[in-house]
Amino acid sequence: MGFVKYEVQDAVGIITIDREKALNALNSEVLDDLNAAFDNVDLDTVRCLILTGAGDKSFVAGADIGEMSTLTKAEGEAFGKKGNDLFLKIESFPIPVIAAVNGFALGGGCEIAMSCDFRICSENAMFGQPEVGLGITPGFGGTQRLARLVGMGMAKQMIYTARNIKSDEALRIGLVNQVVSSEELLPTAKKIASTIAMQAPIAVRACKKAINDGYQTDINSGAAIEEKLFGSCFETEDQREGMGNFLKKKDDPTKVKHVAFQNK
Ligand code: DAK
Repeated sequence: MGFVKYEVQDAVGIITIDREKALNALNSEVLDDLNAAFDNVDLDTVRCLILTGAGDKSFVAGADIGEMSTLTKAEGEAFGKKGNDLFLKIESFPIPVIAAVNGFALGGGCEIAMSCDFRICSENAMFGQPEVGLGITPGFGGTQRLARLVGMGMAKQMIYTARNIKSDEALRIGLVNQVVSSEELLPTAKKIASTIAMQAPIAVRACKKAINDGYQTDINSGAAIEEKLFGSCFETEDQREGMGNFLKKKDDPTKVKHVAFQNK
């Protein structure tokens, strides 16, 4: 995986897009490497992922404009599908994925960040969908996910005007959850990821699925999805131990060492 690095610290996996010379722009090779990195995550030991970019200037400066400039219609469609398939994989990945946005997140960069569960960013981060200036539409889900995250009016304004926004505005409109200094970005992401990794893994996965699947549907169908996933947590070791400890008043249930990986 030439353009992607992967390391695991305790139960947290860190995937780094490593094409710093081109500001981590997404060409076909990067997309293939990322796809392989997600496929290789050991879901028996890793409980949360962080996605970030190499260097302190750019998370991902978009899809590779050089590569895209010569695409035919058919090739453009194939490139879009490669990206969309990967971004859908990230969005529905069984464990949470946190985007740690360390600079430019433009075009495909903003889109890959939006396919993660949530985003934290450094003060120098900049978000935008500049595609209309390049004569194309956002092609990796930007027209869909931005509106879901920040509302239709704000998404339309950002996309139609191709205007980039800084980290403080991204925070104000709800595109990111937290802004920290560049130095604090990875430590903060790791702290959040470790907190997630301490929780009962089957329950965390069920929450992700319930929120994602429920978001696509009406409230009644969403409640039915929740009921099923709620039920799936019962009879697991974590549920028995967590509730048992609470009832025995033996221990703080939030400090239970969750072990269950069964039923994944
Ligand atoms: N692609 C390729 N190379 C890029 C790049 C990109 N998106 N962004 C930066 N680079 C490269 C630059 O060419 C330069 O390479 P060298 O010249 O050194 O070889 C190097 O990274 C450093 O960039 P700069 O010299 O430009 O650095 P600056 O600090 O001056 O400027 C910048 C940073 C981020 C403001 C600037 O690089 C910039 O404007 N970059 C382009 C940002 C952008 O427009 N991104 C959106 C790309 S469009 C679809 C599928 C996908 C998509 C759409 C449709 N379908 C198939 C339907 C997605 C589209 C996009 O993401």
